Amino acid sequence: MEISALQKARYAYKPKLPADLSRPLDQIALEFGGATGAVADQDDLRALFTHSYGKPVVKFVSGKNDGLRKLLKAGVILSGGQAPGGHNVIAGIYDGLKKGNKDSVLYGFLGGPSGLIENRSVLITDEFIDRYRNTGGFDIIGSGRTKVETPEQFASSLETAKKLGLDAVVIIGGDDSNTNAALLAEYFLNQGSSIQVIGCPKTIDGDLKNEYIETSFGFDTAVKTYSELIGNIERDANSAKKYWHFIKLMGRSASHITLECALQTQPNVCFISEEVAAKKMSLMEVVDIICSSVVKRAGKGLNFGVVLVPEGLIEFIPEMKVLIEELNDILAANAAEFSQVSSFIEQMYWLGFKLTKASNNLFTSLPPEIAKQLLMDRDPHGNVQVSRIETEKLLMGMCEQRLNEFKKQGSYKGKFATQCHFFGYEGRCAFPSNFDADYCYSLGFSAFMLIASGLSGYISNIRNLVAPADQWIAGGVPLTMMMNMEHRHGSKKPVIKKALVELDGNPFKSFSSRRESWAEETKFVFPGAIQYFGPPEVCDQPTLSLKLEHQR
Ligand code: FBP
Repeated sequence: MEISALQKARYAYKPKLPADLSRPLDQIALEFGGATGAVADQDDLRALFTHSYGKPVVKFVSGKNDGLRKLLKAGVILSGGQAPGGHNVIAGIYDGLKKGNKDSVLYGFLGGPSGLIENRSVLITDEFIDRYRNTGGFDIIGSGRTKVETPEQFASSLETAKKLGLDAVVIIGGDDSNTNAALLAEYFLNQGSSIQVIGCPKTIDGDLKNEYIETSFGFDTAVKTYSELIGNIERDANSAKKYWHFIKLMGRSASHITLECALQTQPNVCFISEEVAAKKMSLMEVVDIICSSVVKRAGKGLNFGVVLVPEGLIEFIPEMKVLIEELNDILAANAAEFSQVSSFIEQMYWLGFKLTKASNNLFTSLPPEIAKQLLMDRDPHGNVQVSRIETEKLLMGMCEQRLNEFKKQGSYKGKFATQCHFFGYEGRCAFPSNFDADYCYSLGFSAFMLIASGLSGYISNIRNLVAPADQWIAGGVPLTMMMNMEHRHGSKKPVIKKALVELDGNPFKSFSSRRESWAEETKFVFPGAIQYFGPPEVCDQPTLSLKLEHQR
């Protein structure tokens, strides 16, 4: 395989570990906190997770420990969407296992959770892992979105783990995948098995976070990659002065990615879905916010600009939310019947009898392409695939219509030429930033520590992330602590609570206090590309969101 000069240089990069994980293993002790609860619905969760609920938070500290040198066999799964740094999590687990005992073994399950269910795995060796150190992507073993939910899937997961003689399974994933990890951990214990299950917080979306998980891995690299691209577009817009750029950004429901990119690049308009929902804004109000900036800037002769749109926005506009929820229920309840309705016109007609009047009016008023996108298959966890809905084009088209009305009324004389972009997949497999390379390796090493300590139902965590890496604090948090009960597919299910943007949090406040001037003036900032080699103030900085969150 031919490799680039950067890849070669990154192979040699030595990820930084917290000082407490860098000691010889017999000098790393465990410090336990008190019993834990859950974020909500404690009674339901205690009843569902009889073996794994309420365990203490654990921290790795300096101290004597003779128990970490066991011969261990573990399996690792990459689950869900790609996120930069996944390879380093595996490297961290692998190096930890080998440091504990050179005969310990790590298997990589192929293609996500289905690799465990169907017993497809590869043995990870020195030579194999060395080809993936500090690189982006999940291509080392692949990923998948299979939800472990049927009794047969649980049983065959246990069967595979037993066949391979595993002591532990590590699931690297987002909220849904770590929910899988919690359920598997409980199931294994319930079956009398000692096979442990450990989670690791992955997702570029940044929505798997709480007091103990300061950020999910991959967010740092993804936002820096998108911010570079947005900055480049801003510079182009400011050079050519002829286009309004509509940029949709990945992130599923939460707007953390969009918020961080806005803080880094200072676009003219940026929506935060959580605010749109809180203010109950209609689609037309969203359009009017953009048009107001276009009109004001045109008045100054500035017929160009940049608009950031989070991909989940569509689901947060109240009337759209109702429509999408109705569609979800109708399509789930009538899947077989709907699959027989072939043309879009017939689908519209069929839905006309099932949707409420208001939702049907909205649905039929949407541009056909957008309406079709709302009908596309849901993912295995029941989520609408927002990455496939062209919200940026919907808004752009509606703005065009609105501005034409203004022109007719004589209140606007500018030009409105547009370009649309979607930045999503571009950021998910980038070479991990130094932050993500270090953070992921530490998460992996910490996962090994949890395994070697005999714990199950925990997620690996690293805290104090705004400090230099040697001051980071490593440990584990019970997965049930992050759970609540939510309505999914028509019934209440235990799930890890998604962390949405907090409107009273520092990142949002910093953005909202400055956005008015960005809307009228040109205050673009050009962050440039991620730097991998150079001074720490250029190469090792965490995101602005993380820094602002720490200023509590
Ligand atoms: P995860 O929650 O699995 O990390 O997925 C992140 C994500 O990139 C979302 O931002 C996006 O909406 C989705 O995956 C796209 O999914 P797919 O890769 O299946 O197109």
